[in-house]
Amino acid sequence: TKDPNSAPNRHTAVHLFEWKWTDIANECERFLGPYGFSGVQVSPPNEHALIDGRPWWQRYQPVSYKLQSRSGSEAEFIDMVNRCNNAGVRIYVDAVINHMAAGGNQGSAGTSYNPGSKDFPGVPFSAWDFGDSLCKTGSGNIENYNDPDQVRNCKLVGLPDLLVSKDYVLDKIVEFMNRLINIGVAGFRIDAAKHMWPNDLNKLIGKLNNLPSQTFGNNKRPFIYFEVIDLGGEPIKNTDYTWMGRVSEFRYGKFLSEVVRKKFGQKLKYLNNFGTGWGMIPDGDAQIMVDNHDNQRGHGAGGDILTFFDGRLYKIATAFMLAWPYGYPVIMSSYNFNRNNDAQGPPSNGNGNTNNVIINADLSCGGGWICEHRWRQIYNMARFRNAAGFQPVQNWWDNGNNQIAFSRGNKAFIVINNDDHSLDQSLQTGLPQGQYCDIMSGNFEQGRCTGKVITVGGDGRTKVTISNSEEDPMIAIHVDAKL
Ligand code: LM2
Ligand code: CA
Repeated sequence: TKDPNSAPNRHTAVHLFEWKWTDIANECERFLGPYGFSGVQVSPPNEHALIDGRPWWQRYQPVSYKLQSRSGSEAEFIDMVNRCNNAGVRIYVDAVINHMAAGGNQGSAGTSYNPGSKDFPGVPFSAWDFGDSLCKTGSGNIENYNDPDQVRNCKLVGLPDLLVSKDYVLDKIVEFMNRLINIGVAGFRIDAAKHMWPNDLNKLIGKLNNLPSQTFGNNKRPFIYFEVIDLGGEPIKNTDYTWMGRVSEFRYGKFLSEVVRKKFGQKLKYLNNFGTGWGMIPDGDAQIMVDNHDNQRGHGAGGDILTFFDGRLYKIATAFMLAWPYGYPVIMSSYNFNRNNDAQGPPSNGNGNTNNVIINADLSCGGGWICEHRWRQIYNMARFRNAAGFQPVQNWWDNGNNQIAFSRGNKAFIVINNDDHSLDQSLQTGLPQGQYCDIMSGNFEQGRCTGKVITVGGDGRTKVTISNSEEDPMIAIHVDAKL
């Protein structure tokens, strides 16, 4: 389904990239549940290759469907899913099902395998289960993205390509995914979906179980979002997949990053029809993000994507994303890495064992964990999105340049100044008269505001001043943070 299966009134998920299950379980209870987040995209939970240096991308090289990975054991995974569901936070699994491992010979669950002879006894898969004979390129790799046959049937960067059209292979994948559904997983990111035939994926989805009714209600289907990088210009379109689920709309983060960076003559004012008005897929078909684990390090669709390295601009882009009613957002939650080493794995003790996430007194993270989702401007905007609900954009204002404002019905209102001079305006907020806490400059806690207080008059208007030199050149208010 295209429905994220969220608990009521939760609209923002987080990708806790490379986090351990024990940490995610804690995070659901102590932070994501209380702060109104809807779900967590977790790193691939199944057995993966162990590659020298322990790069993050070893987890995109499956060895078997045993639930023993760098993030933890099967028991820890089950405990996490239960605790997150109890906290009102859904778990979405990154399902790597297009291929198996190209490197290594012993997996994270201890299984020996041989990528050369395509022997993966932990499933088991053998050479018969891979599609080499269907691939017509000289190298056996994908050489030309203008040829859909190659893109689907040949090897992606040398990774042995599973014959998903074969019943036995499909059934092994279905078995794996149904085991996760029975544990309580609410949905899947389908990794490398561009590299699988839509009809095979449709068959697969049709064989998935309903979600457990005691947690989700009767007849609920798993949430599906396909990773299909379509920036235009290739024959494979994201719309080849939207009939079966959502698709990651990669143009969203690319275009939004370009606008906030003011590249190519872009301006914030052009965002007034962001979404289908910019040629993107329909709202309900889209899963969106500013950046993801690939493009933040120049893999996948790279380019001018904003990331945590761009601090201030990243917060502007994220604030717009969470304020704007389009798509299902997933916030990237990163660990720090050396930009000259894009393979660098998560903070670890050097043996490939991932460190615990450190939580500081001010709610931020330490120990190399960036935790964008714990930045005040970002977690407060997740609450803004919940407060805005399904209200439409109203009261759009812009200065013809990089100063914009809009409301979400009469529930929430945001102003952004990305010009290099100050903003001074009387603006229509659409909100009921009263005093509101600006959730950019502070928090609304126990009925008090630690940031700026914004007064909305009986006519719905307020006088806004935002200097271009402020830490965050934005003001955001909503009815759930009214004084
Ligand atoms: C994805 N989506 O379609 C993931 O989001 C992306 O992170 C995965 O690539 C990719 N597809 C395959 O699941 C990553 C990483 C690659 C890495 C692969 C496999 O971006 O660089 O490839 O995982 O681990 C690595 C090496 C590459 C080598 C390959 C096979 O970087 O040079 O190719 O392993 O040995 C010879
Ligand atoms: Ca394939």
